[in-house]
Amino acid sequence: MDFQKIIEVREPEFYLDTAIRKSKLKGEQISVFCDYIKNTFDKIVISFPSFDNLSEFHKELVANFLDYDLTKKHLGTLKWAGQRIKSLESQYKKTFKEDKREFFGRASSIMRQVRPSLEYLETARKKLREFPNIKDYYTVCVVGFPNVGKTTLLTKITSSKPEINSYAFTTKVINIGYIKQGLQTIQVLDTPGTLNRLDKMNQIEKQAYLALKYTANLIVYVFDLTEPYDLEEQFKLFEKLRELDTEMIVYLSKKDLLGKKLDEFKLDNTKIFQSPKELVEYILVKSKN
Ligand SMILES: Nc1nc2c(ncn2[C@@H]2O[C@H](COP(=O)(O)OP(=O)(O)O)[C@@H](O)[C@H]2O)c(=O)[nH]1
Ligand SMILES: [Mg+2]
Repeated sequence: MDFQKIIEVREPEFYLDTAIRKSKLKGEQISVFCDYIKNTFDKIVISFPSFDNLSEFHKELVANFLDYDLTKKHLGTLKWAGQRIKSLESQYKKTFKEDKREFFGRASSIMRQVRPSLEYLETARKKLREFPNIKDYYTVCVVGFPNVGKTTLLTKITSSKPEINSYAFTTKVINIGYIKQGLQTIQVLDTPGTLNRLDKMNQIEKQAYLALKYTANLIVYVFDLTEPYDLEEQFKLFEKLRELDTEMIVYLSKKDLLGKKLDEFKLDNTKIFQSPKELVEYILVKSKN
């Protein structure tokens, strides 16, 4: 679902003014006025995702950020308004010259009634626009404490160029990269956050958590043995993630700073990688199974 493609929703005056201007250009035709409003509203309604057909992940995402039923109700109101305007057209077509004032009065009144819906839908659009554009590919989630090197790893194993920051808590988006080989595409998500309680998470952490829960086929947990966070804390998160029941492998970052020390790090029943290249090879094999 591409949430970035929803059409901007304006205020009633904008649509009225535009409709009047367009109809004047065509000798003040009532049909031009009515068609413009109906078609514009229809286009807005269609540009919103059809919520019932969303994937489980996107449904959950929408439900966490929007009032689903209210959004549907306002979309219904917009659709209704377009139809009402069109029915005014058939009513006033023959007498438009004489009854122009009355027609515009009634059209304006319908537009006033949809103001709250237009406002609500624009707010909804702005929220939906911020959702990550996660696709339906085999998905790898890179997880770990802030500053451990998640985003850096993403740039090493995919072709994406996200922002790298040398300080914590700066991740404002879920970075997405792709590994492509032949016809196959693997999606890699840089999912920030430390799995606080859901009500304590910020917007990005929530999105990351839901992506992890619903879309991850494989989790890459990044351990940073230079310890920007205590190893103990890093272990706690690692253990928490095991509860998700998704295969998890480990990447040890900052090899250049730590050298051979990394070889001493062992975990039961978990594959450990130090080289991005070997990590990619493993991901490619897994994604084919
Ligand atoms: N020396 C070294 N620095 C690294 C490595 N990976 C990440 N960093 C640095 O660690 C900091 C945090 O990295 P970043 O990828 O943004 O971590 P994130 O918060 O987990 O996404 C940045 O200053 C990076 O340049 C690495 O392998 N070696
Ligand atoms: Mg990052």
